[in-house]
Amino acid sequence: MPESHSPLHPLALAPVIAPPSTADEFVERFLHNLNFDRGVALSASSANDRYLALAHTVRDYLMARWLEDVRHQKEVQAKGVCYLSAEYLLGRQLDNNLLAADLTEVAGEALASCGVSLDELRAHEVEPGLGNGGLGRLAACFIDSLATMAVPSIGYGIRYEYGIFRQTFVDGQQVEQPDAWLALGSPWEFARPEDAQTIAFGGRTEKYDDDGVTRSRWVPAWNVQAVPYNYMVPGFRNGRVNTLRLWSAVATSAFDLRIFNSGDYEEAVRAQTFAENISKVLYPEDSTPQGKELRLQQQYFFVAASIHDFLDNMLADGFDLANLPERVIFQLNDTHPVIAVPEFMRVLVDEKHLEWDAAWAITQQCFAYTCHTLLPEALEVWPVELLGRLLPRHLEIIYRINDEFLVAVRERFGDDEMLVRNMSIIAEHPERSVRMAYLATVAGAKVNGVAELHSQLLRDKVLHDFDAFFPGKFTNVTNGVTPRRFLRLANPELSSLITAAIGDGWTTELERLHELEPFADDAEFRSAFARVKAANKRRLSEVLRERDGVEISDGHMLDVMVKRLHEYKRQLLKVLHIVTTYEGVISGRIAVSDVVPRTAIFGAKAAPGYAMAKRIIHLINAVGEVVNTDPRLEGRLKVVFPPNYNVTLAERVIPAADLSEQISLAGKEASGTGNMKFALNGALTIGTDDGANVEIRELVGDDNFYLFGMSEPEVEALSTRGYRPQEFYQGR
Ligand code: B1N
Repeated sequence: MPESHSPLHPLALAPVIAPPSTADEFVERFLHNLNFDRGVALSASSANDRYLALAHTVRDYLMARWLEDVRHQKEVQAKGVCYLSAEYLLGRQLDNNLLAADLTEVAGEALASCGVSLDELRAHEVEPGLGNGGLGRLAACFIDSLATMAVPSIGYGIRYEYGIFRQTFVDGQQVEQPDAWLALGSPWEFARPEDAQTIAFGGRTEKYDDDGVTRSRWVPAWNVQAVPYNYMVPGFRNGRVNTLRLWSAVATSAFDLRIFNSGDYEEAVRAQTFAENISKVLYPEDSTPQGKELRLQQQYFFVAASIHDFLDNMLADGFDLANLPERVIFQLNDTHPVIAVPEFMRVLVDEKHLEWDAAWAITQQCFAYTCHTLLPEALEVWPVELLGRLLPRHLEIIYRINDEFLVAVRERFGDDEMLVRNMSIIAEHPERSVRMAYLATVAGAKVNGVAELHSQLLRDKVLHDFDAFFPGKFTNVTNGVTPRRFLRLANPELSSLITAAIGDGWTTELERLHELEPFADDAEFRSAFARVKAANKRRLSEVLRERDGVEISDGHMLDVMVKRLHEYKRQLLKVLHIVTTYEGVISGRIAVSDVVPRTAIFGAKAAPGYAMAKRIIHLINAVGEVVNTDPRLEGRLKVVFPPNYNVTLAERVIPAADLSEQISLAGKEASGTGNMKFALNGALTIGTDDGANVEIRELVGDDNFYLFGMSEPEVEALSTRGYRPQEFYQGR
């Protein structure tokens, strides 16, 4: 609290205290929020009013801990994580927050006593889809785990006004609709306009004399305001609440005013639209960045705001910047936030006047980089022309980092020009551009891949020379998923069964699931497990009936492939399996009675510009139409493809699955995280030796994993020989 406040009332001095968690108290707060926040009586309220009032009530319970944690983190100045990610695929918040605060039962009881159904309000929440797929969901899982492990941390990202598009099918083809997730109100966020940062762009650099030293500085051309919105990130019943801080772009008043004073109203509005476009929409591309200017604006916008926010608000007064490495690690979620590196250097050198070498030594200890891909087309590069136009001073800084790095490379490896060219942060072809993965590798204290195989391939192939140059820098951190959301919340019956067997320690220590091993031969446990699976299938069938008007036939095996649509993930291969079975029955090669009753469930969005992916979606729907209606199959083979697969649907589909399809071409899927969610919910996996499948197979054993397809070295060998599919078709 600022010192200018001199409170008289004793309550104004006391810490905020969470309301007592009894059903009566909950009712009181819920009705209070409904009346005073929504301005309606219960009898006149809409479902949205009730949902918002409930969300506010849950918020109230978490608030005391949150305020305390924010204060505590600033006071203690312990080392913490700033997780920088362009995506957070959060999923619905209500249930997760109820669980973390241990309020689910109290809330259910309280609402029931008001004649309100908790389930109805749960269904009312629109999930914030601020991510594309695995990378964004991983960020959401990590901030959940950091809070649960009581690691001081703050997630920084972008508050996109429109998240990942809503997918519909028209004649079997994907049609994208805007995702106006904020339209009905967003009860989990707190706008903090007073903490806004001004973010500059464009212009030029100039040299100036600083007491006999020639320095460079940036003279930008325009700027925008970055307004933060805070979200609570509660740990699981540990009294900790961390913060997720997402930035929204607003036109600066100075910008407006200048144009407004010129009398050009239209230009003023246009300028405002231009500025606010920065946080307007999530780029709906997964694993294939398109190199658009607005995307670089987004990236710089959020990392610059985040770095300044951290330096301005999180450090103790008079903090010595030389000690930053003991205070913070900026974790870079892929290359999307890597422009933070030159920004950090710019702040230290140009604004804080540190010597270059001292600044670089700090920077190299304050950043770490997670790489999420091996696909060459997915490694971001920014044309020098574009980067220099948008961020001229940053380009200068990148050049200097590169010059000094290449001097060191020559010192170590000799004047091998080929090697130097291969390791340069600046690529010369097909156009001069900045290789963001190389910049991150040179700057980062650690570089990690996301599964054993991926980390190995990263070291052996994509960043081979860097591994030789920086021994010990490369590590593996296999991805993970939160068991709170994906088992405890998504599969309450299986959770209860597990807890009855081994206690509930697994909720925070997942390794404890090993204690279930003796139950694998326990007939009672096995039949209880089968009953849970059957119940989850019925529940999914109800959800799909309500949502899409389709049902799942009793007794069917659920064979599920849900993930972004990509050629390398091979949804096409799965469709061919269905077509083969169908053709086998129609041609009489397979007796229909031999077909195991099976429903193949797909869920997949295609990037709007990815034509082949969209054609595969069309094909799946077309195959489904034929297979589902042909009486000769006697209902034993079905294809279900609900549109708009998202976190909310994942939470229903995964617990019902029998078979998890993880069939990417070996060496292409960095990790996968869906594979883990299925395994956690007791599905068997059919999969290739790729990504984290390798580690899952080691854990679940060969009996529970149907290994399939070529290994990575076999794929490599075949592609070197030349892959000619026709030869396989003709059986040569
Ligand atoms: O990141 C996930 C992995 O489990 C997946 O295997 C991997 O494909 C995924 C550009 C990406 N890699 N790269 C992206 C997303 C958005 C974008 O604009 C690239 N996503 C992955 C978590 O490690």
